[in-house]
Amino acid sequence: MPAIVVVGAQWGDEGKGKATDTIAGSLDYVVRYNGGNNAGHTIVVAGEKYALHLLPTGILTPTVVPVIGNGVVIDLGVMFEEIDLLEARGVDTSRLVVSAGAHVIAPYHRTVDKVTERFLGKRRIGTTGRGIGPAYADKMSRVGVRIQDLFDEKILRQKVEGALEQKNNLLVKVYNRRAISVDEVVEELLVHVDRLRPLVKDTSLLLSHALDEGKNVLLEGGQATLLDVDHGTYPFVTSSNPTSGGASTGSGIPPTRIDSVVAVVKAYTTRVGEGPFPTELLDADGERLRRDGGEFGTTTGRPRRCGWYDAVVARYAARINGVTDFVLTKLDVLTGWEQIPVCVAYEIDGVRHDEMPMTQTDFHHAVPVYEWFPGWTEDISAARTLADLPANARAYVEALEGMSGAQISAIGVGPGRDQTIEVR
Ligand code: 2SA
Ligand code: GDP
Ligand code: MG
Repeated sequence: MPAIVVVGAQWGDEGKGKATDTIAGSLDYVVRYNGGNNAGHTIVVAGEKYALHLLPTGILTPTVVPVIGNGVVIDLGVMFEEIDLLEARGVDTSRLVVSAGAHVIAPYHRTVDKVTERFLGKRRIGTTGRGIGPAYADKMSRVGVRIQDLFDEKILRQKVEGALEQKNNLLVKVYNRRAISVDEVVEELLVHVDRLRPLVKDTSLLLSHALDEGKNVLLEGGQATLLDVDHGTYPFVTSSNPTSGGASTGSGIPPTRIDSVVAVVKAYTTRVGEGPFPTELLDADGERLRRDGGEFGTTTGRPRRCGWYDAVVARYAARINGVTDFVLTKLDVLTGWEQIPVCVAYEIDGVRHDEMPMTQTDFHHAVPVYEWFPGWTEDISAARTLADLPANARAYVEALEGMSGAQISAIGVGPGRDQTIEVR
């Protein structure tokens, strides 16, 4: 292997958690490199359902060391809550390692996230309200609090004071909210320090040694390509880099040590939150996909917007991430459609575009150009080889592979660990 990146190819919730969990048995480390508890990865093991938000998927596999990398933003209360919930269900979480360089989501980040969204009104992003954007904003403005700052109360106080200076002005004068006190925040953060201390390591060094020893490391992306702050549908994006480039900066593993990039792509498309989505179905067909696919946010429970497969988006994801393989998920959800449309290009102001348009304005005006593929009615959830699939399902997969810019190596036919067809 040894270092492999798993990213989302669309707008998230492609089934990255399941894809990672399926191969976790052959891994030594699973590293989260971006985002925070805005992620929602649902994994089904032996009929038991686990929803992970902040912890790496590797936490469910006893032979894997799960790592929270420097590129992640951590809400400590949420992290320990998630750990406690898993422990209560018999999952051993003691192997978890946390980067000293990761940033902390403080209570004021959650407040600012919610207040800003309310203030934006119709221009809101539809965030998860977890404080992700404000925590990354502080990181970039160099007023963030890092995990290592928690171990020196004097430094912590200085950092929190610095972070609150401007925020309190804004909260009181613009948003008409009460000021947040430094003492309150410091006290809340210090509650976690003793429990946190043994988990904290220099994770880039740890991972560098692991790769030297020939260990297998998987870098697990949260969110997805079109939610990337640089390459996504800005401003309707998250505030980190879920794309494969972010795997390097968010873990300290250099690009030259990454061997392959696996993009997880759903057999149709979903999006949660605001922003453009050319193949979105606002009718009964969209409802049907949502119902059949169980498309509701793993973190917030919000109904996900649903639409057809968009090959322009997949090709873009292949290019931006340097995708070596696609894992196609949720093919089973498409069972029962007479015909399945696939978007092969866009028409924008009368002109055909085979690639993602350069500007956001054009993307807002993109009208899908569809090709129709014949559907199938057979239940495919027990298929384990390509030959088990009905001819039309195989033809659909082959067509997607042909137009999406990389080979399809595995196909998901259900949420269970074993419900996967290994193609190559
Ligand atoms: P944020 O909270 O600042 O990251 O929100 C910014 C945008 O990013 C979207 N976003 C997501 N989209 C899909 N899935 C995500 N995780 C959860 C899930 C979402 C949920 O697995 O279902 O439960 O609602 C995720 N996280 C962030 C978000 O919708 C905004 O459009
Ligand atoms: P992630 O954020 O990319 O990890 O995806 P989520 O976990 O938020 O959403 C994907 C959902 O689809 C989860 O409920 C998974 O259990 C489920 N899932 C994953 N792969 C498949 C598949 O091939 N078929 C079906 N029916 N469900 C799947
Ligand atoms: Mg998710």
